[in-house]
Amino acid sequence: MANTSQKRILVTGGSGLVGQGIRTVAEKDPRADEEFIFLSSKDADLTDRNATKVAFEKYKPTHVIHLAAKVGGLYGNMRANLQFFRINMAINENVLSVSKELGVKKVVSCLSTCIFPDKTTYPIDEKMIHNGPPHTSNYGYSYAKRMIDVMNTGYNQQYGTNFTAVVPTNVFGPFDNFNLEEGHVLPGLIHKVYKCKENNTPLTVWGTGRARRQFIYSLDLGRLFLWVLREYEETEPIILSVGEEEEISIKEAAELVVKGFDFKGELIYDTTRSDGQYKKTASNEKLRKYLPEFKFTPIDQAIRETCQWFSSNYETARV
Ligand code: NAP
Ligand code: GFB
Repeated sequence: MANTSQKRILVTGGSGLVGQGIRTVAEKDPRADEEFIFLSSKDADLTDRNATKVAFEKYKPTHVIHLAAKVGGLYGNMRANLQFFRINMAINENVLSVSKELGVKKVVSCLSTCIFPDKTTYPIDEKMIHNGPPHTSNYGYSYAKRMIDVMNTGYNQQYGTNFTAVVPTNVFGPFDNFNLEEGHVLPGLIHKVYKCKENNTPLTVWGTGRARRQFIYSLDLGRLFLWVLREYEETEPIILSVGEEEEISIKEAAELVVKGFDFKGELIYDTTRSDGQYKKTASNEKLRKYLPEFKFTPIDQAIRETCQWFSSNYETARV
């Protein structure tokens, strides 16, 4: 008789920053009743419904962690809002409709705190997702992500599925996208400082450095994702983030990267580049109600570990 508690967990977008964070944590603490399959776009282009169905029929998942997406930093989004909308709408529609069709027991999708309304009160909480337009720099990505929450509600109400979502703040860690124009701020600064040390040149931080962000380490997010998969039973999304008191300025983030590389050079601020959204301060009160004792890795340690990872993997990293 098939062991019904056995979980076969398909991780879409499993080759990226967040996917590798989950893989590292799952491999460090394996469970006998869990088998993971980490997909990349080479396994199946999830904008193609037929390719999506073929991959799902091949692996027959009981559970899905849905990470696959067109992802980018401020400047990548500003250049291609329409592509971010259309590609992510297609991927999310295909993954959720095929999951319903093939009777997947649980799907945990991944939103982002940048999808919340730009004009809002702080701290932001889970109930505010649809309370007004997102920031103009990433409306394409944000609306496509909001539609996951709409589809989860619809599928659960009409078909009794168990589709939910998490909402991380800015993520960083090993296997990130370190491309300067497409990537996020921390991998961008880590790549830049690595090069500045090599060439003995000043570090240029884009923008004024005054914008503020909360950063979560991919390995901490990996642990929280596994907790959500195993224990979290609500349809309403849950913010996965350090506390609002851990929010730092981009200037402070740059100084932590400088410290991580022991860089002695000059810092320059290129204020011709946009700051994007000033802040998106998120509350992790709901998470703390569930996990009051959860320990996040101190950010200076996490940034130093990521600097070391980048130095050791520069030849194969995404740059
Ligand atoms: P990432 O490193 O860029 O990884 C993206 C993943 O999606 C890769 O595995 C990629 O496969 C896959 N993918 C992209 N297009 C695909 C397609 N058409 N078909 C199939 N797979 C495709 O991104 P990430 O930072 O890990 O993001 C993972 C999730 O976290 C996303 O849903 C993102 O919105 C969310 N998130 C990220 C952040 C952040 O700060 N990074 C913050 C909040 C939420 P290949 O490796 O083959 O390209
Ligand atoms: O991570 P980031 O690109 O995106 O951060 P967002 C942008 C902030 O960092 C801006 C400053 O205030 C930039 O001025 N910054 C300074 C830099 N130096 C650099 C650099 O070298 N590279 C980059 N990229 N920024 C994204 C959303 O917003 O957040 C995405 O657009 C996604 O959709 C992501 O949700 C999590 O935090 O502004």
